[in-house]
Amino acid sequence: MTRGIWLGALFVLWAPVCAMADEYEAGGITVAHPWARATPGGATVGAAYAQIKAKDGEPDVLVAASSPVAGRVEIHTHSMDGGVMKMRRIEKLPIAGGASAVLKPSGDHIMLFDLKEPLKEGALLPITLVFEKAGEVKIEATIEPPGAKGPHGLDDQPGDQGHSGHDKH
Ligand SMILES: [Cu+2]
Repeated sequence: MTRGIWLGALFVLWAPVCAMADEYEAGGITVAHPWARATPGGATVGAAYAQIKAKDGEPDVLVAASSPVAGRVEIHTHSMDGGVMKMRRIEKLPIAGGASAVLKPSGDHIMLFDLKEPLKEGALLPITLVFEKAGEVKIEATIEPPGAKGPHGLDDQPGDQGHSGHDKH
């Protein structure tokens, strides 16, 4: 029973976050808490983050992304190259059934190039994510302050608790 109580406590702890959750569902995919960092005036690149969940038994693959405010949008990851963290483009981001892909600063992210306007704090950034099975999922990322580490003033991306598959609420 201890485990049940513990998971119950987790649920209560996370309830306030989930209550203000911005979640988008299509097919077996749920995109939760999408956000981006505000960009300074002249910047033409930006990055967006989110938790992407796939239903049990319904693995999917993120294959593309686009936004009306960006000329080009890519899926990026970070990797070590000769001791230096570098980001590079990836063609696909697989999401295992019943698990989450957590896109966050210094990890996998959605990269926006040729921004037509700066990303303004407090505004919403429309992005279309394209999945192999779920198809197009239109989301709106909240634009947080330039140094933000997570959405809604949080200091991490929700869902990044090292227990993917347990956070099914
Ligand atoms: Cu990048």
